[in-house]
Amino acid sequence: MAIKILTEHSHIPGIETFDVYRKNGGYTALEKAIKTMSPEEVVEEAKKSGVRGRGGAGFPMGMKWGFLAKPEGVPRYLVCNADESEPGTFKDHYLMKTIPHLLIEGMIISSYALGANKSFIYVRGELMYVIQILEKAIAEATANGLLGNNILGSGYDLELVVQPGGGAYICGEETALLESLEGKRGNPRNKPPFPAVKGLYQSPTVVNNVESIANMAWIINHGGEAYASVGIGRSTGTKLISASGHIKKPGVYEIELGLSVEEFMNSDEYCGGIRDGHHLKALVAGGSSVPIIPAHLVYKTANGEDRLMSYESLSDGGFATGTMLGSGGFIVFDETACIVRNTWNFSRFYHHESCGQCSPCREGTGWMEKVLHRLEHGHGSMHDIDLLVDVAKKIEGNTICPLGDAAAWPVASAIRHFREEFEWHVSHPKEATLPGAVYKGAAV
Ligand code: L3W
Ligand code: SF4
Repeated sequence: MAIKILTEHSHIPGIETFDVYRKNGGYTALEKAIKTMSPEEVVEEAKKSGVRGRGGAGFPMGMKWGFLAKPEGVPRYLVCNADESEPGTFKDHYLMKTIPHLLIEGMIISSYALGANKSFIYVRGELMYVIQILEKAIAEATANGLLGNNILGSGYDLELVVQPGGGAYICGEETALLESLEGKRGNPRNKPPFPAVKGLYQSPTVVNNVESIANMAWIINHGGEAYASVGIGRSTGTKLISASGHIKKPGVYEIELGLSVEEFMNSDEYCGGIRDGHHLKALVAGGSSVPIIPAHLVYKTANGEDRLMSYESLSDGGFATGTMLGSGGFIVFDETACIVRNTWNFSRFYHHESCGQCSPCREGTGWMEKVLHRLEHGHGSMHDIDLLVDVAKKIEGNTICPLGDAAAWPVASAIRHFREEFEWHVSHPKEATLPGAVYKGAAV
């Protein structure tokens, strides 16, 4: 049976309540950290664990904590990014609604480690019922002396605030989130300075994803080295994967990093295979922001090695042949999916969600959406396909925040791997626009 670090207890009835969570070993890590460890020792365990940011970038969490500036007399903040809005990604939602105290316990341990006395959980505003679940969990922890003043008699104080977002995808970008938390429009800031130096209210701030923080209870209970022994290479620990699309068993799965993609997709323990009578056409592995790969690159890398569920293996060969683990949003396509239509759909999303601050993203996302619309609707030309590649190139790397890249990569990779399908939309405009029509040629 595969190791479960986050979801071991998630099937237990009532685990969302304080009493059941406590009976199943909940808050023992907090007790251990606060009563027997210094904040520096907690940071050290996070570093040893090698756990990488689970929001998409995969930046080592302990290293980020190590960057936190500590000027005298200036407050520090921990902000949990729970604004999960990436298409195809719904694992933080699952964790928060199922086992909210795991996040609360992780927030208290992490705040203690960072010396923060006020911390925030910024939750996607559409998830109002999750916000209520978290607020109830915070009230229970406070009533039991685990939050508020003088936690467990240690002299350490922490106030934990849940802040609903306003419905903008861009507020999941860490600096836009901080702007929003300050009550302003959620426009990303230029980096550097990084939030670890100048974040919320210009104070040193750590922004971590829900899943990253939820790992802390296990890391403290078992030790950073034990966590690092799970997984493969620099991809330590487990990862929650949101699996959706044309598979038999969509859902949220906790996998040990290093599992083969083939096993994840086809074994009954996880996705259960492609739905009956159909076959795999393409995969987006890390939420809509990452490159799409065709079937022949899903189970094997370009070198013919087994492709693994890890940060390294999924990006093997760069964007020519790889994708990214990103936030772990597996979107699976069978042969009934039209790549042009899907690419247009993703493009519409990024155009709508662009904050408009930088021209390559503001104009480029609009341009790509329009060109893809005409290709999908039978009015495109062969030149449009190269135009899309050109616009995507001009956006990539030329914007303030990663939304520009996130808009460009799905378009560039779809054309790289499925060019024939785009060309068919130009050469067969009537056929391509029939309801449910899909290119039947082989993907290259
Ligand atoms: C201090 C330095 N801090 C880096 C920190 C930085 C941030 C973290 C990673 O983008 C990705 C994006 C989406 N001193 C530092 C430093 N940091 N150098 O490390 O930073 P970065 O810039 O690599 O990435 P990011 O801005 O966090 C996130 C991808 O995730 N993604 C998005 C998913 C979206 C969701 C959602 O809806 N919530 O999950 C999916 O793949 O494309 O590449 O904290 O401050 N020298
Ligand atoms: Fe705004 Fe797009 Fe620029 Fe990000 S890349 S700051 S979303 S315009």
